[in-house]
Amino acid sequence: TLAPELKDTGPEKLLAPVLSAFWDEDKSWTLDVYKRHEGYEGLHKALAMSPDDVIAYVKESGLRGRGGAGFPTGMKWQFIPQGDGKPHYLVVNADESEPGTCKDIPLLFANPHSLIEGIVIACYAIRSSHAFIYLRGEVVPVLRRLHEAVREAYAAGLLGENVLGSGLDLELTVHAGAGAYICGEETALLDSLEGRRGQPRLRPPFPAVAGLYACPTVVNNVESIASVPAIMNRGKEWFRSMGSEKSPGFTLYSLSGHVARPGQYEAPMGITLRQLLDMSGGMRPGHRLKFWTPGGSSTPMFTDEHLDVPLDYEGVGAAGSMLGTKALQCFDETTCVVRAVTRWTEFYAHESCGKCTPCREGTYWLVQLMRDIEAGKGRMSDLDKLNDIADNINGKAFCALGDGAASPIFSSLKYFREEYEQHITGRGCPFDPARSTAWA
Ligand code: L3W
Repeated sequence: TLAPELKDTGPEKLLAPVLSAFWDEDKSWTLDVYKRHEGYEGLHKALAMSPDDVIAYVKESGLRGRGGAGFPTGMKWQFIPQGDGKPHYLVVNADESEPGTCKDIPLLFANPHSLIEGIVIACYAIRSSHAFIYLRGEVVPVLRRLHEAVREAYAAGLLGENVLGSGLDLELTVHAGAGAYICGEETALLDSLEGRRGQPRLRPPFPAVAGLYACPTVVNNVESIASVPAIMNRGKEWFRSMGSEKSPGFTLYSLSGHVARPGQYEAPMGITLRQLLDMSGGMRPGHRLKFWTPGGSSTPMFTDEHLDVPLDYEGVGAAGSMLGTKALQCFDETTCVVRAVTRWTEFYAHESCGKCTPCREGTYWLVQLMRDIEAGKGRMSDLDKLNDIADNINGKAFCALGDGAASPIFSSLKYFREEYEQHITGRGCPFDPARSTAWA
């Protein structure tokens, strides 16, 4: 699915800085700097169109949700019933916390106006007069910067009553969460925003039908909404000229772990980890790739055999993983897989909201088994038990958190069963903990 013209392209030509184009500039987060870089031009173009035409335009651009699931953004907007007499809401999911996922927070820190402009366009399209940004509460510097950007936008008439004389009245509320991974699940986020304990709701009804305060609500990821202004300004054909047929456009890839130059790399959808490693100087000197995740720890891990899998929803999907959040955590040969999976499993057990039994109980038992194996106290029968417990969580939990917890168990057993067995037969970890940084 990789676009033919990308196949033999050199690494430098693959970079497509749009959202990250001026992150290094002095005061990049201010309205002045944003305006110098096409800021709010997409909004002017959107306001000259009818709301329905804006929805159709975003749909035709092919933009897919950047929060993990890849659901078509325009289609989600189209689900909002019109003429129903109810308030409509836009809620931006900025509760980034998937292990390895680190794109929305830097984007908000360096370029908050791209999100605000995208919010105004989206609210005009779905006919909403109140939007919310649900931000991970721990990132106080980002919260401050976001508040300041919102204040600037109000002062410039880009938010508030009669935005730029268009007749659109729009309030934007920034809400800081209290640090629970589950609140990144869209319905738990809505419960939390309403003032309740964040726990997932049964779907359907989807938020598009009954979301915030039981009213039609679009819940979109930060990067999805922030990508809209450039699409409106530069055109859907420009957007479609990048990426693959079913996963077009540019996106932020977050490279972390044992790579020479970790960071955010903005490039077309459908490129490969090999190409990304070329751009980022490869693995740290003297080391080789052992395993990696395409999109945070919830996506099944890959190995060095998968370096040429296109990073789009079709390529990664066909190879047996999910693209997820495009958080590429790369681990070299010094990393103990069992230890890395134990840490992730502890995270899921800690963050399980406790609402459903498969996730609450299953993640607890996974942690017990993983810790035993890691400490050299495991038995061979534990490996089938691990698979069995993960199998009883996967697809049977109330929300995607359960599937996410099962996924590193399945994939590590699939690719690295021998390493588990070494821990059991050797009665301990074959790696020298002092040399491995996976759990530092
Ligand atoms: C109306 C229908 N709306 C689906 C909407 C739905 C949602 C979106 C995607 O999980 C994944 C998960 C994590 N009518 C609809 C409809 N929708 N059918 O479309 O829905 P879904 O169920 O495919 O996914 P999800 O529950 O939103 C998201 C994975 O992302 N993930 C986690 C990432 C974590 C972060 C973070 O920390 N920021 O993003 C990583 O891979 O496992 O599979 O809006 O309402 N018929």
